[in-house]
Amino acid sequence: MNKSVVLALGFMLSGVFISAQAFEKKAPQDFDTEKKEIPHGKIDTIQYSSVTVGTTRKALVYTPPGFKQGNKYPVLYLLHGIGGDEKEWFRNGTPQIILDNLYAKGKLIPMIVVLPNGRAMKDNRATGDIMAKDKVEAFATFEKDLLNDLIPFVEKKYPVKKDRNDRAIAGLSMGGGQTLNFGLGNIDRFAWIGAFSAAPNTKEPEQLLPDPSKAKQLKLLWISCGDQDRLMPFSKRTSDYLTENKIPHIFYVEPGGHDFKVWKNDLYLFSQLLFRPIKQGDINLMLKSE
Ligand code: FER
Repeated sequence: MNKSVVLALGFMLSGVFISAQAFEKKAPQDFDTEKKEIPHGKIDTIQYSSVTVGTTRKALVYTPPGFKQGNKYPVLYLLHGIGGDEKEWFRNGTPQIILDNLYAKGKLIPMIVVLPNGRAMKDNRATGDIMAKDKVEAFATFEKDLLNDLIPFVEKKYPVKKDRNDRAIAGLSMGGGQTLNFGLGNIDRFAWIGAFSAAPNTKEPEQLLPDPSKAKQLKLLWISCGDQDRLMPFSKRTSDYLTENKIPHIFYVEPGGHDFKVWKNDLYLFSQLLFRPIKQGDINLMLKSE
């Protein structure tokens, strides 16, 4: 069970590069157990008008425990996979429980989490042939919907910080590919990037980041994948390219396949790193202590 996992760490910290190290880690057993006695965040469904798609589209929004209109919050956009929609994380990953539990332990910077529908087309349900060309292409079209329609809507409706340093993008599988494609393609918009088990929609490294030096502006570039996941090559080739080009990033390989057990663990770890100065010691401590 407690297999050691290999974490290749390249860090933003004073330009220091740290190579592969072994850690024992995983989220504590009750990290996704609902606890009645702690404060809870709130999940809402929002609807926004999308010029990109020409329809009204839905997203879920999690506001943290103690959320106040008078405060300003950073935002994490958290994307689903090919078989899902805006409810996939909520149904299968219970991010609201994971995050509530982390807040109760004082381990998170208060943030708003937006769960969009990443299939930017009129019929955006995960029904019929989910691998159909138009449905797969809609995951690429979502870049425009996200940047031009959803983010502006969220920034109008919620009290959010609008600087790139206060905006994160992460996702699982197709959403992991979207995260790398959109995040690295729009470094002026996102400073925190987390790709969980990125799918074949991930652009080739040279296309993803033609000018590797641009990635130095990132606060965090996290790539993770289960060691039994057949999509591993897409994460590995991206990490290899970053390493070759001396781009600081975390490449976190964990025991597991292509499933929510892995993605929930990723959210648990990745979310704790967001919107605060990253210290190598903190990461080591976090990964060793669980
Ligand atoms: C593929 C294999 C997997 C693919 C997409 C996926 C578009 C995505 C999986 C997921 O989101 O879980 O060949 O091609």
